Amino acid sequence: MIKIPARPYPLQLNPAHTALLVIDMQRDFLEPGGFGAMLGNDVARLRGAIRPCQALLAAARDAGLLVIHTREGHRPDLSDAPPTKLRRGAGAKRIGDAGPMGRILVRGEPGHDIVPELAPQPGEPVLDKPGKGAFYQTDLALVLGNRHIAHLIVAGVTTEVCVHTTVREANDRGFECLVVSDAVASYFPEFHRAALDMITAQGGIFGWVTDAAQVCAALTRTAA
Ligand code: TIU
Repeated sequence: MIKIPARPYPLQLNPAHTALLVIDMQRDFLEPGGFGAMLGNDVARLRGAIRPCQALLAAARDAGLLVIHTREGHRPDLSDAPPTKLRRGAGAKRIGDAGPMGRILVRGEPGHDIVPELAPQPGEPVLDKPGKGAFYQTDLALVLGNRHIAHLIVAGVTTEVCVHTTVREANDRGFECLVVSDAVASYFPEFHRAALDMITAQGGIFGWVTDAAQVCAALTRTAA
């Protein structure tokens, strides 16, 4: 067991039953011309999470943790996208329209790819999800169950949207979630702060929060 300093109190994890879940670190959210930008956001705000995610990935791989990546996006014919989601959006472009990184939020297009800095390694499951939560209409629960995973270390974007939705889903399914504050990011700093506070309030109502340095230090002790 490893003990990681966290809010609201230290979390004990068994590395054999822990996975690192990296959510939607896609070009469509982190680079100009994709889905994030189409919604009117300053995508540069998310890029600060790349380096902490790199550190987490290195430490998790060294410690032998299961590493899972997710991507939000849709089939090219958009048949898996609710019409309400397709209609929404602040800009002139919508999901499925052509952009500088290909069709926005469509599987197989360059913008749908994970940013090169965080490229999955062979053997690491990559889950495509049509919604904000990583459990919704995916086989994530099956993958985690097959590996007897009980704890999730959670990174990715955005803090208050896909990370929050996924952590809420995971908590209800009995997983203990440790959200890594500098490895998650939002287009809205105030939402980022509030989202992390919501997780840890009320005695850790649906999780724990720590930073990448604490996770890496604990995992390095395990790997040694
Ligand atoms: N818009 C926004 O903040 N997020 C999303 O649409 N998806 C994810 O968070 N991945």
